[in-house]
Amino acid sequence: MSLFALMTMAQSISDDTRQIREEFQNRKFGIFLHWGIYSMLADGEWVMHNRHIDRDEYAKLAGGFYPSLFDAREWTKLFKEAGAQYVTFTSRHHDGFSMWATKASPYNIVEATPFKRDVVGELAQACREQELKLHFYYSHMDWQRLDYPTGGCQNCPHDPATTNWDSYYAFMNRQLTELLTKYGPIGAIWFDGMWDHKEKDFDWRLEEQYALIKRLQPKCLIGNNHHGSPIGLEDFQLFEQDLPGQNTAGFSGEQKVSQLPLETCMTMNNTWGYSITDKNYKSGDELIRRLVTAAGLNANFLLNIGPRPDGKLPDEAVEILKHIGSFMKVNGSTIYGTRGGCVPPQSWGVTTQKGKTLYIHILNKVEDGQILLPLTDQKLAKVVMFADGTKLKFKREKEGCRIFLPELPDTTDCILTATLK
Ligand code: FHN
Repeated sequence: MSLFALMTMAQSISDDTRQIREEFQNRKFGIFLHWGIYSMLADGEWVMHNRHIDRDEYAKLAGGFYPSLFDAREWTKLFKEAGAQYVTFTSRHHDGFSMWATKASPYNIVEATPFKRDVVGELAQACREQELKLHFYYSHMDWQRLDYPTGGCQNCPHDPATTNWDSYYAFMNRQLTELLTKYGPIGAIWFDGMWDHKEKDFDWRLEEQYALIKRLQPKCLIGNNHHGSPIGLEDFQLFEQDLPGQNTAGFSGEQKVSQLPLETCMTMNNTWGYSITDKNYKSGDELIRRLVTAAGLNANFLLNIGPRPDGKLPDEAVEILKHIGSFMKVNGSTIYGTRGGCVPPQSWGVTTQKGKTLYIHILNKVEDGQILLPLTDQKLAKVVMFADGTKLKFKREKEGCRIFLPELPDTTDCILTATLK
């Protein structure tokens, strides 16, 4: 099927699809987890590739992986307290190690490690208890399997003699079938790694794979971090380390912001997988601002944590989650279930909107005690401080509506609630 046909298929969607996409958009905030045997080397999830580690030597790490302090319930309780509504877990990253009891390969947490526990199963159960949706990250690229036809990532070279695309493709679909039949309802499959093959004629046979996912779980969303505009049955568009419309990290390429639900994923420090030396954490306030800005740009915010090899979350991550949680507890209603507001981002901040209610998030310093909402078609009926309901004065002008602010409290996000006429 041509790219064109795939794109055309994306135009017509059923009411059910519309509904699950909207529910996803309403959730707004998720936790991304990059966890695998690479955490033992404590140098990020690309360590096998970056240090040119031989595949057989790397595989021996599994024999020592025993995250004795892992407690899925403790993790999910914290995620819930932080205000997250879903969790995206690396079921299998580029190193090819599977974090569940897959029958498709012995290279998995139950068969290859002394830990022998199905981490995916435990997480699925804990997510259900906390009513968090579970999404699975799944790598299209594999540095370990000999049947994977290596593309651009040449540090783990594969012998062309053993390459067998049909066998690799069948393996992936078998694994996806397990993930979608053994662990209850799954919110989304989050693909990554397709960019390993830049050749235009490399056929990932996505349409068949996506159809398989929809057949097994019609309510499972599909997202693909291929760094391009969405194709085929994809339900949401991904942005890595950038908000929609930006490309500071270089992953957004030529992609245009689509009409699909949007999701920005971001690290707390600089690394996805656990790194013992990367202490370059953004502050909790900074991450709150990014979450709110994402909401103002109509996007979900997927915040990453790289758990330690002992199964604990890094202390810094725990502190940050608690900080975000105290913000979301008080202000979550201005974010959950909203869409990007009718006022586009301004120098002072962003807006989110639910029906006729416009939430004005002042994230940056306002110099002269007033802000202008460039609203020409719509009028305001009322503006109050979200925190205590204090009424604010405003005036209609040619360029929009000017709101006069009191002395603003020194908060991360000062929120006003405006009612549109
Ligand atoms: O290579 C991966 C990387 O390890 C990480 O998983 C991120 C998450 O968005 N995605 C890839 C790079 O695009």
